[in-house]
Amino acid sequence: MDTILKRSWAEPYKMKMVELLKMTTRAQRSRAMKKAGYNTFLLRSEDVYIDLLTDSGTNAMSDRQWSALMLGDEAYAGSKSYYHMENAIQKYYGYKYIVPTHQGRGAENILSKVLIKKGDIIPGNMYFTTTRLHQELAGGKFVDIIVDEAHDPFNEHPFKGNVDLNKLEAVVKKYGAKRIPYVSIATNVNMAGGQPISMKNLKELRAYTQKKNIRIIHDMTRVAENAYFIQQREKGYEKRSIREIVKEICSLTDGATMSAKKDALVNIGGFMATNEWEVFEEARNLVVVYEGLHTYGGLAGRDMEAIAVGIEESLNDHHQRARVGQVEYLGNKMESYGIPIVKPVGGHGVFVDAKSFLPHLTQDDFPAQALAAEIYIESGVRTMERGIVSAGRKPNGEHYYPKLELVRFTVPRRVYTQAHTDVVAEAVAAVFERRKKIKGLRMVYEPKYLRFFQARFEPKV
Ligand code: PLI
Repeated sequence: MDTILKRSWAEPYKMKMVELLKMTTRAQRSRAMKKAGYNTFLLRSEDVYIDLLTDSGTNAMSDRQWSALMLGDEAYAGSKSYYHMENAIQKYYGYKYIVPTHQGRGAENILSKVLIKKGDIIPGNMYFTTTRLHQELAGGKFVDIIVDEAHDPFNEHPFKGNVDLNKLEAVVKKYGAKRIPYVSIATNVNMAGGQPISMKNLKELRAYTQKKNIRIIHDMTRVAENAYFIQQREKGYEKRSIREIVKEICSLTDGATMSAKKDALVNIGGFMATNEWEVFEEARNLVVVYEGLHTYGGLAGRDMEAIAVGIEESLNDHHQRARVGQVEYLGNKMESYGIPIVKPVGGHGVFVDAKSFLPHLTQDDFPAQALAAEIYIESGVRTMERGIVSAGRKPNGEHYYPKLELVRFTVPRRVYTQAHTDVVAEAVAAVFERRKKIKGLRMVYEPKYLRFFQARFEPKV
């Protein structure tokens, strides 16, 4: 019998320029972590070796994007570059009206102000930090309607981003459809571990919400990664391109907010999109208050050119295979060392389950925060807490206690090599070996909003 050799694959690009990194000692990293209040957001990036804090704005642009920068039209009004970006959004995503913003949360601010009234309810497939905060600041209340499997790190459901329609129905019964301006649907749910929603579930949701006359607003920050999972896992989509799947996802929704800093392969930018003229008109009124004129919304012309090219590149099947494939490689490597990770491995990062990594700590010891600090001290690898600190406090002042207490290893697109990912997995394995000695943290400074960015901690003794 012939031996079937497993064939490797590699990235569909090569390097043209490199950024040199500073190498540090353990003693230097211990000092840097203490100075940063045991919060990886407060480290200086020059003290970081491999930066897996976020995939947001950390992408490497292509030669085509860099040359597009030179074509930026920096006119205050009516910039050519705006029309290039608008054209790409309409062509590839299919939304009618576009409002550019400086990044995703700028779009969330405007959309929430336009659509949400005090006392409104916004059901969604798990919260995201900035999205929920803007909903709350506009007077709304977020209700989680994601499937239960999403809250279990080890459940291998292929579509942990799905909505539980029974949960949605209960919310509609309790509050009435009139108090629900929209259902908030993220493609590739960040806080669940980069988990996709299936087309089947989205279609069922669409049928239900149309009956009830409720909009679907799409957080499309990682829509192409979600489309890749649909192509790989959902019956009937094996032969469809990512470009086609993305267009179909968008067609099942009424509007969107987007952080172009992720999928769209740029370092800054975002937009709001809608198919409703009245919503667009109101958003266009507000964008001049908060972001800038409606043909730049806080962006330079060159940023909009890079987004237009980035959107197109993000929909290339080979690109997504390499992007998600690299994350999967890192997840598999960690698993081979027995490290507890969220399964299935997500689209934009590997999420380590801090509760089972550090079972001797309670959630009030901030285990994921403590683990992220240890990983940095061990290796210079920067990760991020996605647990109780990120969840913040309820409007009544109590902590939210999320079921998931995770450390996120977020992989920037087109930035690191396979050798870097090996180094990361080995570093976590080294911390895993001495896990029993890791102590919890105390929060000594807590900002009012989005505390995870600036909170400070000290080790518990
Ligand atoms: O960081 P912004 O303002 O461009 O985008 C906000 C935002 C909205 N939705 C989702 C799903 C996000 O992941 C998101 C930002 N995420 C960050 C910064 C992250 O590190 O995951």
